[in-house]
Amino acid sequence: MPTSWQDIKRTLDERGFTDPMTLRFPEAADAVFEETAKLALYTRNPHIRFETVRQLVSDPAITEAVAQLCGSGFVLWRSAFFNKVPGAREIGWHHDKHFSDGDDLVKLEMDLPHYSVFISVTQTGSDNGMLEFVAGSHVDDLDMNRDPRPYHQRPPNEHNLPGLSPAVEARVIATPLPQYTFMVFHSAILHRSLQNTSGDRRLGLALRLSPGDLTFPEAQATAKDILPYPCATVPA
Ligand SMILES: O=C(O)CCC(=O)C(=O)O
Ligand SMILES: [Fe+2]
Repeated sequence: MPTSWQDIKRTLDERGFTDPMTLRFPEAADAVFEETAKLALYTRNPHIRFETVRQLVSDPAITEAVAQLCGSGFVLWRSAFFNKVPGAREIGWHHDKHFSDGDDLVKLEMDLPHYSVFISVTQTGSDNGMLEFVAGSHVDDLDMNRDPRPYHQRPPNEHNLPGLSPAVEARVIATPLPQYTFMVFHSAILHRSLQNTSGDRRLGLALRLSPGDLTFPEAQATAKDILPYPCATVPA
């Protein structure tokens, strides 16, 4: 039986992330994969640089999921490729609620939601950079004294946590994603991606979606980075 949007939304808000959902047009993902063979592990804002990326992020399955789960009035202010070639290192525990509103401290609460969409261009499995999430950590500090400073006010080497306590470790959920699927998560949730020990390149594309009426810190996004979502207009 198909799951209702209401059930998916409940999972997103309680656990912090959805199960994988399937893209409508997988050929857009293939086009992105072909174009990105030479990229570094991390490439910021490909939604500005690549027409193929704008096509992929406009997949109707994603725009519908965002409308149903997040609501309207969101902007895409940041995207990122995570291009994990064979041997690529783990990306440690972190969250991606890089700001709440302007320079305010980041709050773990859902009345000012920031969302991420992770698109699994290739499959993302246990041997090639699988994502793991700490269930519930988008609203719960879990006695970890998490750093509330927005990203631009933290030294870069303090973005990742050194590790998790056994109690928090017990809440970790491994999240393999089939090729051509995507998932939505609350940006404040703690997550990491594992090392790529396989022989194949693994590509993920992350989108950061936030309410468009917020103040976007200049250090994180300038006006040219920010597109209404769904992307109605495509920059020249
Ligand atoms: O794909 C990865 O390696 C990391 C993904 C991630 O951290 C994210 O999408 O926010
Ligand atoms: Fe992340």
